[in-house]
Amino acid sequence: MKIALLALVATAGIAQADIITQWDFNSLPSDNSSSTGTLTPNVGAGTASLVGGTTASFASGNASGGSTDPDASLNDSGWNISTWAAQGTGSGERGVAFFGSTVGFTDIIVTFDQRHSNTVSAFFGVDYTTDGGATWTNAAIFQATAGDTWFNNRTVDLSSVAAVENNPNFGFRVVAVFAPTGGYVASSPTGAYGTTGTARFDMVTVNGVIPTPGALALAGIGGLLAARRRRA
Ligand SMILES: [Ca+2]
Ligand SMILES: [Ca+2]
Repeated sequence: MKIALLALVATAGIAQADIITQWDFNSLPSDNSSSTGTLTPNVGAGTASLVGGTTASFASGNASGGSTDPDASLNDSGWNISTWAAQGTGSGERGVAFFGSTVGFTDIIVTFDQRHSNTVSAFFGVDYTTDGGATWTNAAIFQATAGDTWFNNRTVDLSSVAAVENNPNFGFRVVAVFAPTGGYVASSPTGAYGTTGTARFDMVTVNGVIPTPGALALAGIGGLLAARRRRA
């Protein structure tokens, strides 16, 4: 019995981190043009949608230093978002949203690359939902320190949020928000905020961990031992 338990403990240590869903926005098959792309995930299943009246096009994932997309060809697209709220209005109401099931996964971590133009809001918030978008909870605020620049591997660690695990109605949104000082500020320290600025997204990824059979068996054995102790 003791040997079996030790074996299970060893197995339980090898939890596998996986990509649940990923959007690289690149046309499949390639058409060698970054101005065309797709909202169909390249890994997993999910939807990408506009929030609050923003508009979208596809544009290069390589320009301005580039995203982390390993595709260095002309087909590397990012999802290019514009039509932001007027100064002093609509903080947290415009941007993009991504939905995809996390059923079968724990330890959810969201990562994405985001290019800020000079005049788009320097501040973006990330909110998550566990009920398909009926309610949202803010999890992070990111600040750009320059314009015409990619900020890669922005990371929102939700591994301590049990409600987002194993959830068919998980989603998150990235929305422009006011600066802490009030109102929108431009991403370029020398620029002025404008509604026609752009935020470009690439490699939007939902990561998770598949609980191993060993971990599950260990949890089961732990339960049995606890039950036995309770009976004793
Ligand atoms: Ca293309
Ligand atoms: Ca791309």
